[in-house]
Amino acid sequence: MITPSEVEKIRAEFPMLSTKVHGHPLVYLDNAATTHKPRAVIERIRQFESEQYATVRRGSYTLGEEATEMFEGVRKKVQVFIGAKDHREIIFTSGATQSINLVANSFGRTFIGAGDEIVISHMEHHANLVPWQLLCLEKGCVLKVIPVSDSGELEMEAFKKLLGPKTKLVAVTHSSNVLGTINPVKEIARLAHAAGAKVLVDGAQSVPHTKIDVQDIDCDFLAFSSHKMYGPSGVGVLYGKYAVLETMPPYVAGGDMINSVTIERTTFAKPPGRFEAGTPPISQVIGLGAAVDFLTGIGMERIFEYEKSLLEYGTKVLSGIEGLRIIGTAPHKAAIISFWLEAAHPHDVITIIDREGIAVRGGHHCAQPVMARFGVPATTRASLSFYNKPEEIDLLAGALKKVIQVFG
Ligand code: C6P
Repeated sequence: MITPSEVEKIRAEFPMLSTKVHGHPLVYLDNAATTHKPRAVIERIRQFESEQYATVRRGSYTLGEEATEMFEGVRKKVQVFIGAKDHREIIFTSGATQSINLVANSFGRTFIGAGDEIVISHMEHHANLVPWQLLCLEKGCVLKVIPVSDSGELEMEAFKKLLGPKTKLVAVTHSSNVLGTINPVKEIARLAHAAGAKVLVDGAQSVPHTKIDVQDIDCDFLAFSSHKMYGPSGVGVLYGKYAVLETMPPYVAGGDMINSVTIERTTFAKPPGRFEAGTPPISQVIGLGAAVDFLTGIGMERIFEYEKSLLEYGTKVLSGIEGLRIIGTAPHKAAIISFWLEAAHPHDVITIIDREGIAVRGGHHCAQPVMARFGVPATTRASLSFYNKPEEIDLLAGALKKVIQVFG
């Protein structure tokens, strides 16, 4: 377990955490939106850009070859980090959103047709909902939705009934960005595969917080973003089983995704190159590699345990506040606490507590269907990281009590 003194040492690695907002030390509790960057990531990008920078997979000169080696080295780091079998299963994208759109536009438009069914859940982020709606509009396929219980868990019996011979894909989030619920994706993959469907897991909220093993989960695809895992923005990953990726056509076309091009005809590169058209986000990938090293250095199991203890503390403290209703009370949760205050709308809450340097998110969190499911237009959300301390939760609770006093 990460100790309090270790947390202080970790915090010292994040320059943003010693900044002030409105004269108060920053209390950053919006880690589900994006995370701050440790010096190791900032410094690695600085070093790469000032001493090693060159384009990748194009030049034959020394700098280009060395940059390519570092870039491809990150692919291998990510492979190990998520337990993939082969580094060619790692595709660099611009983020989780683009990763899911890649699957919808390549796999979806090729293998899902009129009358076929895609199963998602009622707790999906719009990034794992709207691409499938667009596909259904274009192809005439049908979206089926796994219901969510009052505690915020997937109703697995209902899920089983949704599966059938027409199910081509099950696309679910590993961990909800609103409810925090950690879904049983291994069991979901087993059931989906038994029905002959492929499985996409949205790992945007799980990869930064728990040990992931894609071979154990047995998902066909996993999507996630670097900026939520202490790496730079502008880069993300799509993992795909190689045998599945090989069957998929390109989504974006251009340089570097081809084998040969004539005016008449193009043959395409094998994955992952086939899906990485254009100059990739070179420095960002290098920074992602440093983020993976940083997380591995702390240990994902330890991160999960510490964040779990913070969640338990936060849940206890916040649920003691009168007029505060926590939305998402599943027993198996990531460190996300969404709540509704009777006294004030989330937008007022965040504006007021921001004056005390506390950063939490208020809104629908790009997950409007789950808001509707719980009968609220928005929530206030505190999302925690291994660099947060119980004292910061106390500060949040104190600020919320003041909001209640003002509005009550
Ligand atoms: N959720 C939040 O504050 P991008 O924007 O591509 O990096 O990630 C999209 C995404 C996909 N799935 C889930 C479960 C997510 O939580 C997110 C991003 C942020 O909750 C921004 S809306």
